[in-house]
Amino acid sequence: MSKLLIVFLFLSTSIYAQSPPKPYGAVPSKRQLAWHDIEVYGLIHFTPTTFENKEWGFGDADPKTFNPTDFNADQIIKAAKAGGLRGIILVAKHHDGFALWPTKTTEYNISKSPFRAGKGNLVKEVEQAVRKNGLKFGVYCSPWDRNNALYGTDKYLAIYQAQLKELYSNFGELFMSWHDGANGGEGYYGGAKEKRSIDNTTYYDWKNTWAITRKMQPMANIFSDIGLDIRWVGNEDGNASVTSWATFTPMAPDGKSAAVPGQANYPQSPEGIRNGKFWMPAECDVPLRKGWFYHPNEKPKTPEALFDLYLKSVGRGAGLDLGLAPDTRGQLHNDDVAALKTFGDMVKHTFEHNLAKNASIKASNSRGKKYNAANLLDGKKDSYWATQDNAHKANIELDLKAAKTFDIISLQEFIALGQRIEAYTIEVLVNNTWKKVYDGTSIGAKRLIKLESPVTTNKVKINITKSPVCITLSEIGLYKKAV
Ligand code: FUL
Repeated sequence: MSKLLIVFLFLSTSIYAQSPPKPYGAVPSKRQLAWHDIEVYGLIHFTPTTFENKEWGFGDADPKTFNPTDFNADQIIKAAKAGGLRGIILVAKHHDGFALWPTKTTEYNISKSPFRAGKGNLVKEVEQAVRKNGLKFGVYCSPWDRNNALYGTDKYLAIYQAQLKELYSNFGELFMSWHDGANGGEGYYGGAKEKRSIDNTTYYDWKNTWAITRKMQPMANIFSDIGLDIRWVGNEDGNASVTSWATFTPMAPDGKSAAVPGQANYPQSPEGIRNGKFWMPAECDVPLRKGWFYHPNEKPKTPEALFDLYLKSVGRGAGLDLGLAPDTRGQLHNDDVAALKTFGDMVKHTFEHNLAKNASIKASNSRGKKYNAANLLDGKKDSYWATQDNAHKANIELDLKAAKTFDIISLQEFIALGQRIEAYTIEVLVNNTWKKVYDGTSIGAKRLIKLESPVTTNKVKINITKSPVCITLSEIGLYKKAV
């Protein structure tokens, strides 16, 4: 073989080894990747319905009912921030139809209320407090409108779309546009007080309505029960399945993939669909209290319960959307503020020290220097360990150098290249014997494994046992839950 050929072969193999793996299946868009980073955010419900002590306003409340005694957006957002929330979605209009901004589309809006003597714009106040505190902002505008006389007729869609346009034009860049699935029924409807049914497959013309979102707010993730960007997890309890795929194929009851909101294949929503057609991670929406609106007789969840929800949502590659319910003052109750703060501190203190940080690490296979196993401990989710194309199984061994005690193991795939791993086990060395502590399936954006009891060891092994293509993993962490 000529010297030239040898050099050529050497160069081409090393260049090949350094090239990134090919993406697998559906992959996240830029806006979805940004959403994954947010992890925990809040959903504020505060309308005349709060003052009626109801969950669903009928649409007949006098606008004068909306009269908070001491509204303070900063108090709400600061409490959310202390809870570790990184984004806020405001319900700008709920099913009762009352718009919290001075819209041109309906008389039923905040300018007819005593709030700031009819000069107020609550969406603006919340948006400003959100941005001042460094969080992201999003909106929820209910398609169902129990106040509007035109709801159910062919004139209503233009009104709804105009409301979206106002919200998309006046409140800066939005990280989410949230669309609930409640569709028609009994309502006030301008005094008609009747039941109005709509055909949810056509009435909101979602294709063209969401084209407005895409055009005016390209970074807004569209949430609905069927996606487009973020799918509903299928329950309001706050948890995704133990096995959780970020991919999904929304299917109408006839088995075709063109489902519309209100008719998704819900049994598959909590787990997602392996090799689904779209990257559509789940959002776990759950109120901090029992209801979405404030009711004086209810209490917030405990910080321990919230931490458990965090493990079962964010820790399963989903997002946690926590419902926040201001009281009739227009502030979060002290109990809510306290629960959020303790929960936020618990998450912060648990994950601030990666006990594997100074470990030495070796992998049974590596794609080359750029993709070596040291990337797993650099705290940067953009660098990752990858195996060669033909290595669909591999293991990583961590030498912690001294005995460490932990009860949470964190794994993160490099999801920009898709969700690849299908099975893995975790072992720890105890008395010189490897002991299996976990048998897992999906990993995805983040997998937090809570061990039943803490383990003390100086060696940990992660065996990736099944992947259809070569493996990518960006971070590994070992943590001890803070109390
Ligand atoms: C649902 C609504 O019907 C509830 O009132 C609440 O807004 C929840 C977040 O979404 O679809």
